[in-house]
Amino acid sequence: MQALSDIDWKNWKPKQQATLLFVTRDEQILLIHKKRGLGAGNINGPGGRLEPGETPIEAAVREVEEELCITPTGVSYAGELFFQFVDGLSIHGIVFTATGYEGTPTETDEATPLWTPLDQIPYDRMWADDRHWIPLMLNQTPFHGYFLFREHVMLDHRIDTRNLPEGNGSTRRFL
Ligand code: 8DG
Repeated sequence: MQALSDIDWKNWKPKQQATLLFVTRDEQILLIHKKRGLGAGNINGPGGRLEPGETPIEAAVREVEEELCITPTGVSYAGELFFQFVDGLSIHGIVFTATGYEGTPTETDEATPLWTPLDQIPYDRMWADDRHWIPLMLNQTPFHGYFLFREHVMLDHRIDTRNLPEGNGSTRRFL
């Protein structure tokens, strides 16, 4: 498996479902320095895997509460990420944005909050795919991103922004 075209996307079933949620406010985005889990040591948005019975938005809000001690508000669907790793791991990531929050972003065992100006996002310390879709998210363009990884190395990528099943992002499927 070396390219996205080697994957049968029609019958693709993710082994894990995960969320990411990005709060933006005053031309800044709330990132985290991740202290443990997949991608520890790197910069990311808060997020994690779904627990049994949770909807994606419930999981996204819970992860932000757990990682940063804030409750995001004005949450909406932004796009989706489809990760295949050559070792067999596969993750469907659902991305949300939020326009505000209640509480004070606070360091936890899992993460340190990092307010970052929108034009200074540290892509070189983030997952290799992020530079391809975060600009779309900030531009409110719904996206589907497909990525093939060998560990942390991105082998192939494709981003779709047209003719998505969710159309203009008004999807209810994940809420
Ligand atoms: P939990 O599931 O144990 O509650 O939380 P966790 O320990 O923090 O989960 P995790 O293994 O860190 O979950 C992976 C998180 O990383 C999840 O939010 C999805 C996210 N993630 C990937 N790949 C990529 C990627 O390429 N880019 C970005 N921005 N996030 C990614 O798994």
